Amino acid sequence: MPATKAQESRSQKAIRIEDKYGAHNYHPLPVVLEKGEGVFLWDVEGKRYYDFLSAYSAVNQGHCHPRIIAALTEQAQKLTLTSRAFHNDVLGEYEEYIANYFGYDKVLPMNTGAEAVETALKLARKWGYDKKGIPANEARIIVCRHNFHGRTIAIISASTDPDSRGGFGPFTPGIDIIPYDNIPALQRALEHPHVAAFMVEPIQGEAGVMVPHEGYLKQAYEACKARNVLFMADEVQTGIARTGKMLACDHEGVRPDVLILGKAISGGVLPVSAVLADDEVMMVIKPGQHGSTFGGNPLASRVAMAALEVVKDEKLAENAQRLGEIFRAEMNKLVKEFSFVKLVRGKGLLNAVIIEPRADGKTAWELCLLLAENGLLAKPRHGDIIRFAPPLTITEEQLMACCTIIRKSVEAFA
Ligand code: IF1
Repeated sequence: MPATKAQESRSQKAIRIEDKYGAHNYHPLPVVLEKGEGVFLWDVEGKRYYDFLSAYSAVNQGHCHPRIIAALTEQAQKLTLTSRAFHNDVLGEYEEYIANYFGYDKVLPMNTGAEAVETALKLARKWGYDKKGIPANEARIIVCRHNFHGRTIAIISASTDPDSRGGFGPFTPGIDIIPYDNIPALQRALEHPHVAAFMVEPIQGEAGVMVPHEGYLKQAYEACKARNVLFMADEVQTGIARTGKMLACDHEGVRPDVLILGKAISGGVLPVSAVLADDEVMMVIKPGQHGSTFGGNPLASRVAMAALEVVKDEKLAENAQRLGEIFRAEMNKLVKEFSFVKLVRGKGLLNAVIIEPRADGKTAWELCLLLAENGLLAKPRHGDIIRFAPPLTITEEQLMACCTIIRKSVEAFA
């Protein structure tokens, strides 16, 4: 019997109102959060949780990092948005900072990850026509099965996930879908003379933290170069130190022709995304051919510079590398002890544990509810995968406390 409005808790009230007035495009865990600080979140009843999702890797620097919030509040008092109809005193400084930070000639600033992916698709097509000589409207983009690049029509046209694409046709043409982590399949697709680019996640996050075999990215990059095709890495989720290196491509020494970033560029404070490339590619876009009202706004630029500085100053990649190894070792103990804990996989602090559904139908969802009860927030996906991705500022002591929570919850689930 639902609580009467007088009896309902603050959480129940918030959920009820969301349900009534908000689109039902998500199915969240029944937790209502009101405060975040570092690796911690608090719900409206004051219960504290370890955040093991980090807003899908947007909060790598920890919630409300003081240096990022200071940059936000200082700039917010001065100037938040000029549009690109005029210059301002922050954009150039930010563009120079981020272009040098990642080692590219130029950056095209956008807001969400999907917008950055769409920007990369447009750049690839235009480069294909202007530089590679592909006949007009014939450019092809190769993507991988089980990808996740965002939710726009062109991007879901590249998706193989029924939830992402079902019921949203007709779809954008010019997209070839191949198996992930399969070089021969890529080489076959590259034989088509009109291919402009291959776009790939260095680790497929949404698919369940699918880590390709060692060498895949390097071989894929070389296959693309052999056919004069752009190698575009979608590092929206794997970038910004998440996998133990600044970029997941760094594990194989691959420098993408087009680098797509988002999420943790801003430390989860504002939507900030970016596409980086050298002049050969970036200069095919002429004035008036692409843009966005908020792209590169002064507020986002200041926040992004502070957020990227924190990543280096606090050595977050090194921390993710070291603690990721400890985490996977702890999870592998559970794999050995509990038959329904099938495996753990990942790199740095982007990891997933596969939980076999129980005979009584209980799935990873119920385990996530137990984790929440025990003070750790994680989200199941595809019914049997739990992604574990804490902020990269987590300490070894906090990580071990979380492994204890996970063990306790797995024991209760058993
Ligand atoms: C949701 C997934 C993760 C991404 C990669 C581009 C984007 C994403 C590799 C688009 C965004 C988010 C979207 C969010 C949940 C989350 C997610 F479950 F949807 F797939 F992380 F795995 N490239 N991923 O992971 O960036 O436009 O969202 O800023 O849609 O529920 P965005």
